[in-house]
Amino acid sequence: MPKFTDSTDIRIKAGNGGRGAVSFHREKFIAWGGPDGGDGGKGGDVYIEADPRLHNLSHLFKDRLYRAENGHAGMGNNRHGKNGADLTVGVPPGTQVLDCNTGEIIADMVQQGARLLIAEGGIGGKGNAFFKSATHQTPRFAQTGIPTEERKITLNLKLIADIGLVGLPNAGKSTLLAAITNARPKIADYPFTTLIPNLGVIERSDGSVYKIADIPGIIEGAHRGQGLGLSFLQHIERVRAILFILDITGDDLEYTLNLLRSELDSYNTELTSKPSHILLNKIDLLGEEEVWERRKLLAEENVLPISAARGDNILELLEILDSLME
Ligand SMILES: Nc1nc2c(ncn2[C@@H]2O[C@H](COP(=O)(O)OP(=O)(O)OP(=O)(O)O)[C@@H](O)[C@H]2O)c(=O)[nH]1
Ligand SMILES: [Mg+2]
Repeated sequence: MPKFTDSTDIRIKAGNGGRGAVSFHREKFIAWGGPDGGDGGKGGDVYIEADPRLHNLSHLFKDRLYRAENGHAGMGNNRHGKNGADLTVGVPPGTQVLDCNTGEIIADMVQQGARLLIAEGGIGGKGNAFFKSATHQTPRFAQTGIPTEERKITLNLKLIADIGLVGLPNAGKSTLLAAITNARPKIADYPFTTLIPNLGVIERSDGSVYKIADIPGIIEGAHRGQGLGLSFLQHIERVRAILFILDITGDDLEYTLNLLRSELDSYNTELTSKPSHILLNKIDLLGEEEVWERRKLLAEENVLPISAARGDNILELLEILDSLME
């Protein structure tokens, strides 16, 4: 199974400022020269960058210290120390950066290429040349660079998709994703086949592009962490619309739909106010009349019977997606 990390804590530290130098000019035949200690270099900064080539956070190691280089010390002959190199930590777009201690959101890295200065390097210390004055010709001291402090941050990825597929395990979410997008998720006749979210892209004839997220199946108590639920509900927080998928041959359609809705609602009440449509999948397993009987069990308007496996009503579904995205 591919590794998929969507939340992790890391430590970061910008570089300390380099020390200023204490040095005096020396040359043959000159008894003593003036102070010529150069300044220390600035410590490197730490940036966080939204890199579209990344899709999760598994390249980062939990609790590891990511540090930028310290500024180099100043040198004699008024030579400035080199600045420390910056460090850039790449994250997938959609990653939130939080302060680990307070939980406060520092930034939401939604835009591709967005760059956040998360820790600034310390300023280099002044060398002794700086402190020379009319009354103080031979300063024998220099400043140390400004030290920086380590900071702990939480990175939390929330996928950026237009449409989220929500259903019980085995409802056919991944089959549908494979039927209408370029994605090729694993499909099998047992629950929790999908262990990590999949993203698929649909291109419509008018050139518009939608991203669809297939998340692992939701069961009762998902919002409290049952099944694989909770950790993945965060990936549909940002979607613009939700497609509920029910297996039309399943036991109690209304109960199932209410369960899915209440899990979303318990997780985040905003989820249930998003535009949505209900799909009754696997109609190929029933006769036409039975499909109609079962469809009537739901006292809702936004219902479309489909067969993700056989392709029934997929064109109608695409039109519904267009209208949900308007
Ligand atoms: N007959 C029929 N079977 C289907 C249809 N759609 C999906 N299936 C089957 O139902 C089973 C589950 O399909 P998946 O697409 O893996 O279901 P899922 O909702 O992604 O399941 P999880 O990832 O476990 O949550 C597979 O055996 C599919 O072949 C359909 O329209 N008709
Ligand atoms: Mg699946």
